Amino acid sequence: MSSASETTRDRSEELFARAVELMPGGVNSPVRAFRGVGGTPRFIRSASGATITDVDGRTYIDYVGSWGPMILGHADPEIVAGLQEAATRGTSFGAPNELEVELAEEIIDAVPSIEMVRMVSSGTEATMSAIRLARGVTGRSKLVKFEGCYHGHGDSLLVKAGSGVATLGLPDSPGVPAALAENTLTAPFNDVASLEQVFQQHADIAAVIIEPVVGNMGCVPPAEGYLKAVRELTSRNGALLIFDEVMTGFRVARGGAQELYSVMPDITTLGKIIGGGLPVGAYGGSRELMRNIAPAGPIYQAGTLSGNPLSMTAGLVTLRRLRDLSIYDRLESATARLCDGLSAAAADAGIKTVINRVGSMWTSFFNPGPVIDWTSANRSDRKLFGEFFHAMLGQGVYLAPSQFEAGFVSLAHTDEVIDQTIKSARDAFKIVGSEGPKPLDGN
Ligand code: HOZ
Repeated sequence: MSSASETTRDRSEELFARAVELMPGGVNSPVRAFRGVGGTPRFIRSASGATITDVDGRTYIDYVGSWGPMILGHADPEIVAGLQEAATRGTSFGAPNELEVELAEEIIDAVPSIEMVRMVSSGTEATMSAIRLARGVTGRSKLVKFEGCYHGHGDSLLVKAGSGVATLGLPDSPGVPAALAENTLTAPFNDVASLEQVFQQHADIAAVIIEPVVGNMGCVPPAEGYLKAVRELTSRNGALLIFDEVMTGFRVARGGAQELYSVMPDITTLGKIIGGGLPVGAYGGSRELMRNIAPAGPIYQAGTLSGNPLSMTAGLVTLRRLRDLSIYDRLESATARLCDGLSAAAADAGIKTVINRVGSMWTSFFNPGPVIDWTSANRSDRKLFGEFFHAMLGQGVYLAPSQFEAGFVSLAHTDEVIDQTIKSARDAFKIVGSEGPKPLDGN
């Protein structure tokens, strides 16, 4: 993508200098601060289709897609028109509305294990609520999560977490009471024997929570048969299985990873994509299980903005469009084209990478591979990644600013856009390959 305009003053830098005095680290969510790659984050003014444009007028092909939800592309005209129309009827009611009924029907129709659903306002809220439900119905306290998986910033979940926690090297956040952290057990992803051992050592396990395809240590697919083994172990031990499908839901297949791998969890969490990019989350499961949530049952969870009419509107447009399953074939072939091209470009430049991909979720690790869990993901050359990231940014391609995040392809990423990206990557790999590792400027 060519620069839309040249400016002498970098407005992103100016805004960032103001922002660091006003917000912790200058941001409202850590990964976007560019600490994983060094340099100044770009402040984004607008987004359209496959691109985002910063406040200095530079346009980039975007592979973050707001961390997944923009599957139709940015500022999709139908979503924008729907939101404009919906906003004239009010932006929040704090009361039941028809749109939330319709969105619930869409979700239940698509996601195989969900018979009843509760809307919330973020993925974090969804996972926290799912865990409360699991603890409430089992009467047990302990939770098992996997090293490098990230499920939002709930207290129980910030143990050996991925995403920004891994990027910043904060394996266990201060502020989480030890008594609570003790209730979170961990095991390596893709390792059935370790999970078996955890169950042998602890009787009090309420639930196992997993990203069925990990996105938060970069994209790491489950090994053949792994999810089935996790399902079997949880059932055998009377624990509930929670699939965190905040990234994979409606992304790797319409019915999410549970449809793709034919493994049914007890509880599913969803986010981002079901609100078409507006703030939303949801958790769901069987009727029997979900009827334990207040006011149908005793387990309390509530939210004024839950079922918000704007989020429901954007979500409905998105999920109705995703009924056309040919969309998933298009996303699959576009992302395969991208990953094949990146792989060839890296090899031609003599750089060792391993690219993991499931559907339109992908990560290029600077790593000889294979990348199957946190230990192997963590072997990636972060410095080289940072240099590649900046070389790509210079070429007009915006990647996730951390080695430990997934990339996302949208319907707006045409073959032309993908080929332009591969061309940029060829140049970027050459820069990285020829100059060798150099220190990041850090911030
Ligand atoms: N935790 C998000 C990625 N897995 C990043 C959130 C953000 O910075 O917007």
